Amino acid sequence: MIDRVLLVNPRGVSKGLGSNSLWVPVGIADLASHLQRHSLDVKVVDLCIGQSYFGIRQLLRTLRDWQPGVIGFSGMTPTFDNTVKTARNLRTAISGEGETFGIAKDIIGENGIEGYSPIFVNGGPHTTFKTQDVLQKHVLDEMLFDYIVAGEGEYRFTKLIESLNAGETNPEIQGVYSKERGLMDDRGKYRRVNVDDLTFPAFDLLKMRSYIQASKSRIGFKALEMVVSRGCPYICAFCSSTDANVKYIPVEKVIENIKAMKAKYNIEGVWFKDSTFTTNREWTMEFCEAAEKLNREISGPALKYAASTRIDRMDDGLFTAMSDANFAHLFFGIESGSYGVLNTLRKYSTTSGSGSHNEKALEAFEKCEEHGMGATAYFMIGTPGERIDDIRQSVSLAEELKAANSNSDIFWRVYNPLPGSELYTQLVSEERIGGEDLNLAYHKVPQEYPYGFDAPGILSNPQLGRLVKELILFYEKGGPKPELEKYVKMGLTSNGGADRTANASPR
Ligand code: B12
Ligand code: SF4
Repeated sequence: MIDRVLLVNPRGVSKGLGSNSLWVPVGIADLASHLQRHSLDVKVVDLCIGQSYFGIRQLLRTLRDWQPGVIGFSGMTPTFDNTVKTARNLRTAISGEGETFGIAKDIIGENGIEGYSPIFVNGGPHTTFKTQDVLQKHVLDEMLFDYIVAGEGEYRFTKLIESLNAGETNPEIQGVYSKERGLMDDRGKYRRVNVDDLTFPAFDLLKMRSYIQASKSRIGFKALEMVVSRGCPYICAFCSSTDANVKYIPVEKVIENIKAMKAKYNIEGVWFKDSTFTTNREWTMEFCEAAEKLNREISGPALKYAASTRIDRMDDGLFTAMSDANFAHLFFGIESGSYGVLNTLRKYSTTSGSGSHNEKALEAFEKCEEHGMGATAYFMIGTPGERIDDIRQSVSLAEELKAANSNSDIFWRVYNPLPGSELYTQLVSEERIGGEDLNLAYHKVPQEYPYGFDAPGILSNPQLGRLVKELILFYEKGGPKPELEKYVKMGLTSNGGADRTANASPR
């Protein structure tokens, strides 16, 4: 009988430039809450917290003393290597077969845990997008995981445990795959959970004080990170979040959760981590009204808010309502200042109202300033076909945005082809990248950028790596300003001086 479930968040992406992987594992908290509601006892070990040594110790002690019937491992593509490594180490430690690693010998002993053989389950974004691959490598070949779960896990994982408890050894559940069921049709794996079934995430199972404290250095106030919607209706080619069926948790429930978290952890605000917070304008207006009311009711300083959204999902009414509700900061995926690149990325920001992408970006930063809100722009470089002149246009837009808002940040990241995104599939089919797991570049020191789209007029990988590093150092760490012209010359050299202005002008 399975009555105890342990969920493991793998170590985050490496701590190079621009990284910091201590974030609330929102999906795991939702999953845990759902399992609890089905009478299962749940624990979570987040290996992103503290030194990995401490996390592994906690994990091994939990296995030794608590012996959960199921261990569930999560993972995104960039963290999936860590997922696999952790699962392998635990298998060895529990069985006592093979080379047991040092700490495991101390805590469990060399012979493993006698009579204990938990079921290993894996789920999360990587497995959702690379289901067949994970199934082949880590279920059929390696037999590391007994089951993998694609898509949102609340219903499926719970159903899997309930079916196992009912004596079914190989339950037929959509989105759940095992050795016995093998490679199979994976249609329907994205089916969404009914948001009405989502209750309060099981934050009490997490070391919330650590996350809340970490948020203070990032956003300036002690924030609770929350995700209140599922899906995103856009089709950006670099992103794996696209799902037109966007659903929001009712405002009432969200406010109730915020009140409870304020009472428990004395949070100073909430940082919404939804893909596009303002997709549903009506919901956002309703939330702002309720948040403003809450701020009138509470004693002490008003709660602050932050959220990510798109420049074309903001308008005057929303700026005013969000500022009245005490939103302190908005994050925008600007991605590039070049239309050529924006086209490749399918990041179209001019569908509502008039004005170009760059004008809209500038307007959003100015409006934030006008309403006393800070603004952050995310830029991406190293996309297929991007030329040095495109990068120059992005840098020039970044400078304008920085000047337009006195509390602005500019973040630069290299493009990382993510499974589940259209561009990834296209690049694999064109054989411009391999189909292997790409646990790469996100936050590693950019010189390691391991592939690129080297071609005339485009910076080579080492050049690109150096430029991203310089941009991050300048915009995030107060380093010297990158000499862009130096790179322009490099771009010129690599294409022998051929036309670098193939892309349309952004204005
Ligand atoms: C909020 C968010 C973040 C937050 C918090 C992340 C976190 N720790 O959960 C922050 C900003 C920190 C973040 C960071 C990153 N993120 Co992020 N993030 C999101 C976002 C917008 C929402 C995530 C969310 O809460 N969704 C709702 C929950 C319920 O879904 P979920 O987390 O996927 O979990 C469900 C299922 O996957 C499944 N599940 C999860 N774990 C398990 C385990 C088991 C055993 C089972 C059975 C099921 C299961 O059940 C859960 C409940 O339904 C998504 C996009 C999206 N709309 O999903 C991107 C997304 C998940 N992120 C992504 C990426 C790439 C990253 C980064 C690597 C990016 C970067 N630049 O560094 C980092 C990695 C951080 C790290 N750990 O090192 C990608 C992942 C794509 C992929 N192929 O893996 C996504 C899909 C966005 C995208 N760009 O396409 N992210
Ligand atoms: S990049 Fe943002 S807007 Fe585009 S599909 Fe992804 S989450 Fe949606």
